[in-house]
Amino acid sequence: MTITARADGDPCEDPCRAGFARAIEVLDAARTATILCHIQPDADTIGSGLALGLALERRGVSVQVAFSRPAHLPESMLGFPGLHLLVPPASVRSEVDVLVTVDVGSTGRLGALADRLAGAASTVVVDHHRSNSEFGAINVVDESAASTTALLARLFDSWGVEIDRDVAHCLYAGLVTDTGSFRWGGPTTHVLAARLLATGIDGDTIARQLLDTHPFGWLPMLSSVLGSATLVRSAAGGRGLVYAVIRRDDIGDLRSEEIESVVDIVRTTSEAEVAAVLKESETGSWSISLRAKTDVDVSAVAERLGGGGHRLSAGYTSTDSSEQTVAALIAALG
Ligand SMILES: [Mn+2]
Repeated sequence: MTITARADGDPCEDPCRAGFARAIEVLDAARTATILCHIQPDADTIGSGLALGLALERRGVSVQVAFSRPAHLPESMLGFPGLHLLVPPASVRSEVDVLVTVDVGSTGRLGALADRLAGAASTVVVDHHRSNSEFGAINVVDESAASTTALLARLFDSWGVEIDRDVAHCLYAGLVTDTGSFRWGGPTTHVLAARLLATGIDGDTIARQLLDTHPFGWLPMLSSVLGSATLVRSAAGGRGLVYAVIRRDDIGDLRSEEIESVVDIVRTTSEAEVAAVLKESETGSWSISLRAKTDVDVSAVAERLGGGGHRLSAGYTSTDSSEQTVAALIAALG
């Protein structure tokens, strides 16, 4: 069963209730649970995983939360409540009553942990990616949700789970990051934020640690990477593409927080509807972040190139050279 909410994101339409009900039935019956977050985890997938993990733990369920790679949690998330539930990938049990994936659009985003799906008596997919492939037995997918944590908050309300300060901290982390600090997201986003803040969490510190804290080395990296940014005015039917390339030499020992911040600067270019950042991995392949401003569906573009995401924010990987990768992107943009 899949939930597809209306475009206006009405949180209470009947298909939602039906989908929530099936998920809650399975979660209520579970004695053991695994919660999987996506590879290269962001605050939405970890915040969702830990919030759900805490809710299950309080109900007496034996819970593990994990992601496949990299080996360590991003430093900016080390203050999240519920970290005691995180286990290394090798320790994730192969047989459980229920396996829940959070903010995971496809099984490829589970990395090496995708093999754990087979050992679960039931699987629940909770996600808000447009490109979600609905790989669970129960799929709670709502692309109008501002974040997976926002969708989870609705599930908690249906389920009767109390959103206390620790759970609110985790939910807020996903909400503030996935909405670009509340620049996008409708009235329900702000209502939820107000409710979470009212539990007493420190929204200022949570946001600053996740979005506004970088080591000094970030500045020379930006100088190098942005200095070679390229504007292709003719791309995307004349609406323009701006792109920047981050090579291993630029990355040095900088964290994922510094690398992921670059696209938010590049996308502000007024002459381009679409922004792309190519990030070189340790194996030499490229991970590409795409952003659009208004009406180019970069989720569809990313899907054509083997990835996925949201309408205005998506990604994929490429094993070609950076030049070939850019050429293929321009071709896919039409
Ligand atoms: Mn998300």
